[in-house]
This record gives sequence, C-alpha cells and structure tokens, in this order.
Amino acid sequence: MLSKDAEGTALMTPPLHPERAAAKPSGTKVSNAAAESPKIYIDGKYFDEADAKVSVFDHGLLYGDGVFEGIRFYNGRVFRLAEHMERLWDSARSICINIPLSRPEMDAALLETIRRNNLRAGYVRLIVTRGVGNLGLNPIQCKQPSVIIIVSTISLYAEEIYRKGLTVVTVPTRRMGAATLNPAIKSLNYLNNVLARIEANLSRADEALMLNDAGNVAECTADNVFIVKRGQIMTPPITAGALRGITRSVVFDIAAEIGIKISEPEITRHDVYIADEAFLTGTAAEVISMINVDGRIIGTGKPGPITTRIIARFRELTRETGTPIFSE
Ligand code: PXG
Repeated sequence: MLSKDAEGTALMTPPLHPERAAAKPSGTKVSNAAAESPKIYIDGKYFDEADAKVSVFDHGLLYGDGVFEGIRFYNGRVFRLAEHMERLWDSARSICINIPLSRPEMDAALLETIRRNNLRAGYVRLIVTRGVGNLGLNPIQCKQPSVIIIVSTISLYAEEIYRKGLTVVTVPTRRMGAATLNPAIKSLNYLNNVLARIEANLSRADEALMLNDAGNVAECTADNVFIVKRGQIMTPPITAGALRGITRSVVFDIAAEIGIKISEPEITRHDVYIADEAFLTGTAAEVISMINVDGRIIGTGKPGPITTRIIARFRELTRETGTPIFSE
C-alpha cells in the first residue's frame, strides 16, 4: 500500500510531460512569440491563451459530450490530415453532433491556426463540443456545437525511453465494450483511459495495457498495441476495443511496403509476454517499443529489428509527407 503522500506523488508526477513544459527551444519553434502568445481558435475567432475560454454550461465540460482529434505536424506539413478529419466526422456523426463547418472550412481553420502560432512542428488538439445547454444532460437544448483548435508542442516520453523502450503494466480498469460506450468513438469522455493511466502511474509504469471484458488485449491509454512473432506483426482488431488509430494504419501501410505480414487476431496477455517484439503507436507517442510488460522482458529487452525498421520508416514519412501549412 502506498502512503497518502506517496500516492499523491505518484499521481502528481506521472511520466507524461505536460505540453507547455515541452515547449522548450528545440529547433521546432520559428519565433519566441509563438510560445508567449499561442493563438487559440474558438468558433471562428482567435484568442490568446489567457482569454481562450468556454462557457461552464458547455456540455463538453458538463458531460464530456463532444469529440476530438490529436493531430501532429512535422516539417511544415500536417501528417494524415484527411484521415483525422474523416475520423472526427465519423465520431461526431455517431453521437449526433453536426459539425458547424464544412470539411474544407475545418482544414482551412486548422492550417490558419498553425500559421498564427508560427510553428513548423507540433501538435494540434481539435475539439468539437456539444455546445452550451442547460444543466440537464439532454443535448436538445444545445443549439450550436463549439469548435476549438489548440496548437502546441508535445513530447510524451523522454528521448531515452524512445531508445530503450517502455515498461508497461496490465491495469485493473477494462476498456469499455462497444455496447457501453464504443471505444471507436473518439469522444471527450476519457475517464476510462484516465483511470487506467492513474493505475499505471501508481505502479510506476510508463503505460497501461488495457484488456477488454473478455480479457483480451484492447489497447493502451492513448495508443494501439502491436506484437511481433516469428517475423509477423499482429494487433488487436477494432472489435477488441481498439481505436482505429491513424498511426496504426500507417504501420499497416509500412508493413505492406516492406513485405511483412500483418494481421488482427484476438491477442491475450500470454501472446504479449511471449512476443519477440512489442510496440505502441499513437499520434502523441508516435511509434515506441515496449520492452517490459507485467515484469516480463519482451524479446531481448531492447527495441527489436522490425520495430526499429518501422520507427525509421515512420519518421521518414512524417518528414516527407503531409498537407503543406505554408505556401513556400
Ligand atoms: N487509442 C486511443 C484510445 C486513443 O485516444 C490512439 C489509440 C492512437 O490513435 P492515433 O490516431 O493517434 O494513432 C488514441 C489517440 C494525447 C492523446 O494527447 C492522444 C490520444 C488520445 C488522447 C490523448 O496523448 N490519441
């Protein structure tokens, strides 16, 4: 049992790096003005951070009623913009939110917000809330969804962890099933994942492995899980409770390109423990090796050759592809 203090410390000092803290001079900033005065888009207007506020009656705050995307841009280009927009529209449609912008208008707003923040590499949080209503949960009162675009930088793990790999634990909180709240919807309701994240923090692990109600591997708190066995790559199917990750789909593309078989079988903890390699994917985390799960060393305990190849190709793709932000 952790003491109250130790518990507090474990909760207060997770291995995640807050976005703002990560905004140190790293060569990605074009000017210091960007760090001092980030421009945040809310419903067609741009605000400084201190003035970027939403109503306490927004159901996004009151009920987690809304959808979002986390999008990265590298080297002056937004990575997989169309895929993120498609998933945002799918999530919104599934929960009956009519996004008040057209797809081209949303693309334009996102690109303009990045330009106003004067960054060539970073992270965008795109949020669509149900909008302002009353204190009842019925969204019928909410007449106008709100669109928020925040541009920042993000660094989830220290560079050392990218080189060495992650330590992961299976947590007690299960990924909810499709009949409860479909994990394929990227909604603002992340308490399921937050609880898993807290449990990983309390175990001093870098990440949480989440199982579904059947006891099979679903995903991590904000990342898809992959294992490699006998030269083949496997990842849980979407029906196991995995988000249809954009980075996940990039791994499928890379595997096809380099001729490695990839499949989506049910995966158990046993499969993870006996894997030759394991890794996670997510927009924020990118591609990162998992070297220890529940105290078991995975493979050699170092990022394996297939993982390393995928990371290298992923980095090339992020450098060389994407929607241009600036007109140069
Ligand atoms: N699973 C879940 C539950 C996610 O929320 C992913 C997998 C990976 O998907 P992408 O498309 O990013 O490859 C996600 C996505 C963050 C953060 O800022 C990231 C996500 C969600 C919440 C927070 O760390 N990502």
